[in-house]
Amino acid sequence: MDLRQGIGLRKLGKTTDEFQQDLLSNLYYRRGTTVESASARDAYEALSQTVRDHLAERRARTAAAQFASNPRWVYYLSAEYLLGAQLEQNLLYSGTGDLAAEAVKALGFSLEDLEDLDVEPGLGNGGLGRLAACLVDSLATRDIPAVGYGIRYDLGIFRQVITENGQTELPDDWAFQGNPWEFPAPDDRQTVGFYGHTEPIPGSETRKTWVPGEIVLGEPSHMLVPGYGTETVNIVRLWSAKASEASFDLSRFSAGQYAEAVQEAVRAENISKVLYPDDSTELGRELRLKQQYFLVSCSLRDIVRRFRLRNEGWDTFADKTVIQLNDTHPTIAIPELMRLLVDEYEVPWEKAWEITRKTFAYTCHTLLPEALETWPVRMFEKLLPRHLEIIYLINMLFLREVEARFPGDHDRLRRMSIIQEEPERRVRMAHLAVVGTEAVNGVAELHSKLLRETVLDDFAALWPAKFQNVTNGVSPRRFVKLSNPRLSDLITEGLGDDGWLRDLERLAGLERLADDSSFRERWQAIKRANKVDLAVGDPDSLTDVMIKRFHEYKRQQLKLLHVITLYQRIRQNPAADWVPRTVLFAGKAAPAYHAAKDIIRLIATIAARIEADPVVSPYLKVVFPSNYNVTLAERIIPAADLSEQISLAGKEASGTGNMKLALNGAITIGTLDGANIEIRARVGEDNFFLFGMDAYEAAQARANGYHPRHYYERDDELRAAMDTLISGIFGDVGRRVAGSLLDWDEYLTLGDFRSYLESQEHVEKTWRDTARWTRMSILNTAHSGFFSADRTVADYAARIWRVAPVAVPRLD
Ligand code: CBF
Repeated sequence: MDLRQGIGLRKLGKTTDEFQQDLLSNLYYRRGTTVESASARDAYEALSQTVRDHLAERRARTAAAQFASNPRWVYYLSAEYLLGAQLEQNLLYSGTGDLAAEAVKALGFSLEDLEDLDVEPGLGNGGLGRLAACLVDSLATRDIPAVGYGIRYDLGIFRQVITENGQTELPDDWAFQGNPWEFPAPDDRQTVGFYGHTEPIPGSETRKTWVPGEIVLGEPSHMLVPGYGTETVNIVRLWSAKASEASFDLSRFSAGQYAEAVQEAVRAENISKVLYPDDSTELGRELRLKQQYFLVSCSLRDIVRRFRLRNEGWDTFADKTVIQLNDTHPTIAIPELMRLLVDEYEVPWEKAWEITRKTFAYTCHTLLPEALETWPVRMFEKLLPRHLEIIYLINMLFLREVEARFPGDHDRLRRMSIIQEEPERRVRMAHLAVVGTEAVNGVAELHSKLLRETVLDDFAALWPAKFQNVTNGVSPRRFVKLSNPRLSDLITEGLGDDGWLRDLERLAGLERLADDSSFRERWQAIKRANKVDLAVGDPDSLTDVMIKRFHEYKRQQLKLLHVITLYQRIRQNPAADWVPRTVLFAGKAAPAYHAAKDIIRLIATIAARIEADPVVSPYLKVVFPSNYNVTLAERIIPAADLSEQISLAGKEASGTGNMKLALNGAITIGTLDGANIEIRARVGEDNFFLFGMDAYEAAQARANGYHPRHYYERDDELRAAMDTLISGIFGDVGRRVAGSLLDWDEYLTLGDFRSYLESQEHVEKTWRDTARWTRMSILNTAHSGFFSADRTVADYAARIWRVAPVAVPRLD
């Protein structure tokens, strides 16, 4: 029996009876309960384990096939993963949905009841974390050998409660009841050092010994990441911080000093306690840097362990390994790999540097200068003394290279240095990431262009070939098939089969159906039914959604000025023929970002005011469901008519919500920002509501001395909306928001106001023509095929990673 090929595995139940048997085994043997006394949770756990077994069997075959082919592995390092709920996805990806529905029915439960118990792991904050989840899904779907590495935060992104007072944050103990999707792997535990000092190694100029002052253990567990329509099951490996045995002080405990006895252990375990600890204090900032190094150190040791299983020489390391840095958070991986190679494995510095540069690639996800991470040198010196020495050496050699290319250009050296000197010495992580990698990419065409032209222009001048674009994408399985089953069925019927789920460009076949009135009616009926399910407003109203993190550059405040203007227009002329609208906001603001929290509070206040107004409320409703997460997005997106993508041009790197909404037939109102540009180019100018300055006009406006008051003074409706805020009828928060817009308006909200309003009028005119609107909606879906994460992964694979798929043989 060839165990390595997984041939020794028991065949899993493929009929209802067999599946039922497996479910009962799990109920009896793993849950230790009986059919008579099984609770919904027992049934959920037993079902999850049964489904998981199906995937685990595929995982065993995947591991065998991948090991046998000795491929170049993709290792994706990300501080965030927003994986979404697992049960529904895994039922779909294992093809066990129907079997499961029957089996749980016999136990007296419905699948929906059990799906409600499935808590999504909120291990991320926004677009970057969800992108990571879409990419690992597509890596598996494309049969690419890959491991995603991350942190298993005990508390994920906070749970948000919205009241009239705005946002309240509560802890998200997502795994409080356990997590049936996770496999602990304590044998692969790693040891991570912090603090301490370095000592020279006699006879070596580059090698050093690092003597850490604190040791923390990293314990991995993994979640399975199945591919869709294929056998491959990859993994995401998540690290938890554990105190070493030595950190428990038994003598203090015996002396009754219980808190003191565990304080070191608590400090160690705090590393994976929360996602993005508050960084308004020095300790909080240090904890974030500790998290980053913890992720990197555990993951690199694991990657090296896997490489060394084969006893190949270091010369082949980069041929077998590509490590993608998801933004700058894992950038310390560059000096860490150098440290491992030079200090621990005695690889000469030059060789180690060649290997390192060929191994890493870096994705930048921002254009906001303040989002490009830097860390104080003194913090590095204290926490990671050896890494700082390595960074200094990397920087010295790098600056020599720059000097050789641009002799005497001291200003350039200062700008490009990995170390910022003024006003405080800091390590520039994005510079380190560019210097230490083979490829750097932005996440939409405009973003990549602006990176080359502005934020990273000096680096692009030095290494033009290093800079690439890979436009983001999203999973059509999660964001159409699972979240919008009605539309998914109609698309499958319209196209003749469901091949589009693996080849999304096939949606183009819907174009011919856009002119078929009966198809349009069915399309429209589905949108309506999805709105009924969402149950936030009149399903016949225009459902206008703005769902994304709260940030001033995204300009939720612009949407709010539109709402206030509509409110005033309706009040002035209640008898006019208004288009009823439900405006839905959802999203979280970082707990310490007060301006964004003010905007949330203002929305909540205005929503309540409108609701209580009998003149306006029949036509306008503002809703703000709490706790935006993947699960909520999956409910809102299918019901959206209008997708608000109204950031100031040149600020949103890409956006992925824009793609999900267009894919589900929402029509975008947006600026020429991020991936909006590519969406518009594909769906067609007539099927997109454009407004506002483009990125170059916006930069010009700022450079020429932008004056928000100029717009306020010249536009009566804008002034009226602002004056309402200033009057204080919406409280101090209204005054604060208006004040910041009038005094500075960093993101040119007032400058784009009139253009936005005009575009919204165009929206309403179009909405009145249902056939036209529905046609546009169908064409949005039909031409969104490019925005599949499968295409994104294929781009990375071909142009950056240079990796090939490895097919996993079927069992039968
Ligand atoms: O690339 C994925 C997303 O990343 C962000 O969310 C980020 O965290 N930097 C950007 O803001 C988005 O534009 C981008 O789509």
